[in-house]
Amino acid sequence: MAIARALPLFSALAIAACSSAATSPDLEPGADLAPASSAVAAKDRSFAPDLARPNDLALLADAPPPTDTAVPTADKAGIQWVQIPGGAFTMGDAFFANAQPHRVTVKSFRMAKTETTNKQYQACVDAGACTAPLSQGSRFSGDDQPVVGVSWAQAKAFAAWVGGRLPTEAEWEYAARSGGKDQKYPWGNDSATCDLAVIEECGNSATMPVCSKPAGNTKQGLCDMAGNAWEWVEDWYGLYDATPNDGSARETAGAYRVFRGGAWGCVNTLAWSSFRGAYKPEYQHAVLSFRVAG
Ligand SMILES: [Ca+2]
Repeated sequence: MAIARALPLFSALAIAACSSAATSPDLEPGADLAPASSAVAAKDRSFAPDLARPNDLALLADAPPPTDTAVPTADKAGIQWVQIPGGAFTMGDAFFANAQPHRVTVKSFRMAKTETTNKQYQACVDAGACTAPLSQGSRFSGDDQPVVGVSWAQAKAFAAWVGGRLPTEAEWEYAARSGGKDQKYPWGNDSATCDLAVIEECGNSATMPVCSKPAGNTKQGLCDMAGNAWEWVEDWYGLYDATPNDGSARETAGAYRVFRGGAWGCVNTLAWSSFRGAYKPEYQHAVLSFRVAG
């Protein structure tokens, strides 16, 4: 079965990379990241015996239907849209067993320049259209840091509030590759460094304000498509052999929703544009945020 085949590789990579950050002794006293992670890990093992290790970043939930309506609240929320011209590209990388290369064509779309910030998300909460994130502590709470501790359904609610939607997995990767280029990162094939991305190697104990590493932006100007916080996308998780090749989302229901792009607590390999993380949609964690598309 697709997920059973794919998850072990995903688990080994994501866990090795991110669990050290989740349990790092230099986290602030009282931080609830480690307990949350442990709780999730225990739940996972009972939910999915294939997941041999804790802290898989992988997930579901009832979500409102996608919406493509116009965007009166996007401006109010401070969304900066970047137009992404469509095209055909090779999605995936043979390095990852669950991301085998295949051709996909993506229509033109627009994507938020940044991960959704705390300030933007709070505006939705204040409007009564979003529920509060699961607090990850004060070091994550700056106005311009990405909102974390949000489930996939919470991400969907915010996207709907601004008149947008979550990007599909194909759109996300196409955008991260600076318009579908054959390269590992938004900037090319040079490994991620702290000049380019907010990743574990930088030694941070939290996210940074969005767009802190402009040298790592995509050619179209998207910030933090590698690192800072993982980003939920629309798709259910599964191998690509059952995924549409027209840029639309995989809608065959499963147990996990996909997230992309690496994070402050995860090693640079996980910030490859092709790397796929997935978790149960209700998962809320200090490495997990989202951005909107439209
Ligand atoms: Ca990111």
